[in-house]
Amino acid sequence: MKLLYQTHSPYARKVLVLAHEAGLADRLDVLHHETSPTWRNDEVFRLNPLGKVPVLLLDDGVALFDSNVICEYLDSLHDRRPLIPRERMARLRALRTQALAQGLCDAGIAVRHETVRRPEALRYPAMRDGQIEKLVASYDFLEREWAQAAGDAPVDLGQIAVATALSWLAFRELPDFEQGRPRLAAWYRRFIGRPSMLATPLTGQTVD
Ligand SMILES: N[C@@H](CCC(=O)N[C@@H](CS)C(=O)NCC(=O)O)C(=O)O
Repeated sequence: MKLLYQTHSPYARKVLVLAHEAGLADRLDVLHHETSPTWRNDEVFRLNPLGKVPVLLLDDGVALFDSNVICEYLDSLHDRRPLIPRERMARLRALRTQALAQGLCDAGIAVRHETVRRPEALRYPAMRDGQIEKLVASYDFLEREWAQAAGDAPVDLGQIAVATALSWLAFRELPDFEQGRPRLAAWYRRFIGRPSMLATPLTGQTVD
């Protein structure tokens, strides 16, 4: 299988970390691609009309996107403990956590558009501030309602999604999530030491 990847994408890294945790990483041919709404990548568009990575190209030619769908697929390929729990409420909780993590990445990217990516004259401070509010509210939610339980639970998709989102937010120097949130900070520090995280470092700059 070919994974159209990006070394600085939190969504792509989520897929690759899950593949490592599932013991599937050596079945993936990982190919770096630059993408941006202002910089068309024809190879990616041929497989995903949204022009975004990650895309997983299966051996029979089927292209799977987005990262949530790819994670679901990969989790069906192995015999280890499922990373997306099978029991209904546990599954919904993991998927809800993934949704929150996806939202963190979406908001972080929006902040970057309004701070460094758009030409200066086109930046909109009210949009930046509104997206930062989402980040801070989500950090507080994770501290209040999630981190303690996550620390006591086996690794799942929700944890992988939060770890890859937070580490990308730190990589891009977006608002800090550790200060004043001791449970989240402790969980995060432990998780980023996992072999799956160490094997998938974030590198590179966005090409717009
Ligand atoms: N919901 C998608 C988001 C993927 C996404 O936004 N990927 C970024 C890289 S971090 C991208 O390719 N952006 C190009 C664009 O927005 O045109 C997923 O979870 O896979």
